[in-house]
Amino acid sequence: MKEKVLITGFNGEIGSKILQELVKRGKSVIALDITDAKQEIASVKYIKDSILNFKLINHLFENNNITEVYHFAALLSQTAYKNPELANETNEKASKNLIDSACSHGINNGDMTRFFFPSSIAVYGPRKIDNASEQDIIKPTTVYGNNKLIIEQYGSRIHEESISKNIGLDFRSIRFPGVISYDTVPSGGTTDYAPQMIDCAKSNRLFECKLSPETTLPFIGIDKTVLSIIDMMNLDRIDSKLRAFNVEEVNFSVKQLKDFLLTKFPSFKITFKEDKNFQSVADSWPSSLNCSRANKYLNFQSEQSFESFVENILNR
Ligand code: AKB
Repeated sequence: MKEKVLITGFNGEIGSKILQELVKRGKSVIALDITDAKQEIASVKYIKDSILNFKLINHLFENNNITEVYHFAALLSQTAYKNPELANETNEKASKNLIDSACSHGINNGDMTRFFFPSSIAVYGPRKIDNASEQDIIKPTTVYGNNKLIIEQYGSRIHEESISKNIGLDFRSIRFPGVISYDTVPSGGTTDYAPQMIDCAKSNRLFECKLSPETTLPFIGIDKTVLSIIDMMNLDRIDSKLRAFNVEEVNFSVKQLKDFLLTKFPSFKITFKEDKNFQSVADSWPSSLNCSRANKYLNFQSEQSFESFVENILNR
């Protein structure tokens, strides 16, 4: 049977770009999301359904030779805060089910199914730290952070069991900071303040910021995000027990971004109205990440200045 790739949450900020990239690379894709495709690619099999439909997931693995999974369907931090039950169902229960199905498929195939899981800086906490390494204090304070951590650990455990037999699941994960795109403005996350502020500055709309000016968080651009996922999934093997790696291009404070945008868009207006839910989450996430492990195992490199990083987004 022809090898297939399954992408869940293909309509999201990262999923949509990964879908295009995998098609460009000649992969045969099954794309699942709860919303309709915005633009259909002829070679892709689109399915409008939920990852909570376990029957469907089962059916997909039984009837297709799925050798790679990119699992993006999830509720982001602020949406998860408002809907904790749905977050636990979607981010945790459905992710475990998908991992189990992918692993069983690998076992039946006598192979390892590659599984990509986008984790998050939300696994860190409870205090803000600088230059966080993967094993630094990991006590998330949010539902979302807990969901991400549980799946990292679940996937890593199944991976360990699989490699001893060389069949089952090959689990690979990246802990993403805030992701900034040039053509989509995400919502539902805590780091989404940055792409939203950039969008308001570009279109000369007032931006009401829910975080304090001194709040510092790490970020990565969408191009590097896509590249790091594709590169990671193309590696034959990642010889590391640690299965979740930090990546970051730049880190900056709310004020730094505001001041830079004002140099480009002098009439841009911003007001500050701190929101406890946003601020307390941002205060438990690292201000910067140590990426030395991603550099060693994934050859992840990034040497952007803050100014060129934002310029690149504005000029795309
Ligand atoms: C969020 O803010 O919820 C996400 C993330 C950092 O995981 N962007």
